[in-house]
Amino acid sequence: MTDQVPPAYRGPQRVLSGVQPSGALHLGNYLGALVKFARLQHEMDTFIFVADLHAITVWQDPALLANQVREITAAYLAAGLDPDKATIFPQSAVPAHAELGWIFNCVARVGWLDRMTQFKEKSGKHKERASVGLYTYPVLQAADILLYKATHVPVGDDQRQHLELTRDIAAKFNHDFDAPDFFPLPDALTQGPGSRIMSLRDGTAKMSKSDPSDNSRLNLLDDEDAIAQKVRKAKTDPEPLPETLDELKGRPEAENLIGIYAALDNRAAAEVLSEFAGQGFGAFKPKLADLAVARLGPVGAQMHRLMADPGEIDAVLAKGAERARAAAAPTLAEVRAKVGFWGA
Ligand code: AQP
Repeated sequence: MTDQVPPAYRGPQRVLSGVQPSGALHLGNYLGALVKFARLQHEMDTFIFVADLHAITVWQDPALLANQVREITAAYLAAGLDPDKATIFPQSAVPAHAELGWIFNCVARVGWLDRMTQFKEKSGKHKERASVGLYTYPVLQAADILLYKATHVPVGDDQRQHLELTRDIAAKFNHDFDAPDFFPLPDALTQGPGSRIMSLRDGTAKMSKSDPSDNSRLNLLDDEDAIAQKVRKAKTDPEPLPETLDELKGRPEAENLIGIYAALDNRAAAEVLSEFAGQGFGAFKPKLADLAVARLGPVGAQMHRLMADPGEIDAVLAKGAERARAAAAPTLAEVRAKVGFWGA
């Protein structure tokens, strides 16, 4: 993937991303996504949605879903997103996502989707029992992004392949409908500290909402004791910490904890290592626990405060949905005309 927006595209620079309301948010979501959103809103026009259409690709209790949407919104606000700067909205409140998603289903090729590793991981051993939506999820993701002609998509490293697919869909649409610079080929902003936070129980698996072990992740709503206990119990190895990053290779759990410390402290991993070189995890873990409590505690507390007033969160979402529908309408109208639909 190139780091540049292709020169043919001359539209404005726009950021779009989202998180699914499918469970408790964790440190990986926070560092890999939310912190980046808050930073980028100061640099570009920013659209951040709550991905409820994506969430229902696996079963969601209808009695809980709307509140889960509010909880993600509270996390956005607690992470520093400002609804006067960024457009914050529920995906399902903008029907154009689903409409463009359908059109892109007819642009994307089955062979492209067959290569998506996340579907293989999420569908497990019984892929014939997975929803069709789970399979076509990356096509809807392309629609989410391209509906706003977003040029920059801040996501964790696990989303890199889906972003490649978005670029393929954009390029094929532009080619098929003879509109070379209609859709931008967006850049995935997957770099930076915290882009790949791994499970506290297994340094080779990503920290994930759907991991059955709650001890595998630090949740944004965990209290201080839970955070400290999970860090204390985090899997490690018996060796002391080395002096260089090279020496961390082959020690995934140690590498992950150093990476988490560095991302939470806004420092380079090499610098953190040089501070702790020669020390064992007995000395390192309490420092990491203190840092995690200091960084995540205020976020969780702010989420609790915001969730105590659902009306305020709903007002943010309603205003954002209105802005998003207005921003999406011209793109969808142009797409309908290009495809040749009646009345377009
Ligand atoms: N471990 C992670 N490290 C860094 N970034 C991560 N993200 C997720 N896990 C990590 C990023 O968080 C954003 C929102 O993710 P999502 O909820 O839309 O979907 P996901 O990637 O499927 O997240 P989870 O938490 O792992 O959920 P489940 O268990 O449902 O699969 C994305 O930008 C993602 O990259």
